[in-house]
Amino acid sequence: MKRVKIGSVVLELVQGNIANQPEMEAVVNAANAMLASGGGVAGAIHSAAGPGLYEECRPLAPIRPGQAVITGAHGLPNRYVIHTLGPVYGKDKPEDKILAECYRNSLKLAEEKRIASLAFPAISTGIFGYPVRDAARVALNTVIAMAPQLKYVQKIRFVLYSDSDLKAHEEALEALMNTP
Ligand code: AR6
Repeated sequence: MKRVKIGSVVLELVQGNIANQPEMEAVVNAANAMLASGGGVAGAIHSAAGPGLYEECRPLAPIRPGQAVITGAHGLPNRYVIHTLGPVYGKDKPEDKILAECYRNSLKLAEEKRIASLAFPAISTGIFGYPVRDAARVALNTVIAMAPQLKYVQKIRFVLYSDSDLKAHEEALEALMNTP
């Protein structure tokens, strides 16, 4: 676990399950275009949320890479779920710009809803194949750049599934914090 402050915003890196973050007001889903269940994060979120989540998602689909939409959290212990579609590595280009849009658009929606705390998974780094070190740099850079403009979001947590993903994010954060 690592925690830094950027202005008034707390940024945390933890290892865990995005579907079990009860103290966060919203969690982000690494969705598919149809906002349906699937493997990885989307599977964990939809199975914990129950069928009502997909019912609410269906009329909002399809979404395009980089886009984000918001729903209630249903059976999850949160208030909202923000669903964003990451780039498929090697297909949706430029991958870094699209991945950055996912984080930016999710934070914009969170601000619109006056959400105080938001947890992200490592979008695109599973089934979509984005190398985790590169994705970590893009994700953290985007969040750090937006932090000073945030009025409502005061805590941002990255929930990493594996030890090695947590380590990759810790290293990327250290490198970014040491860059003038
Ligand atoms: N909590 C936190 N992180 C997780 C969890 C979890 N419960 N499960 C997996 N991860 P992925 P993508 C990690 O594949 O690459 C889905 O089927 C995982 O180890 O969930 O954006 C959708 O329906 C990886 O590091 O998302 C889409 O079709 C990261 O979360 C597609 O996969 C993202 O992995 C989206 O692919």
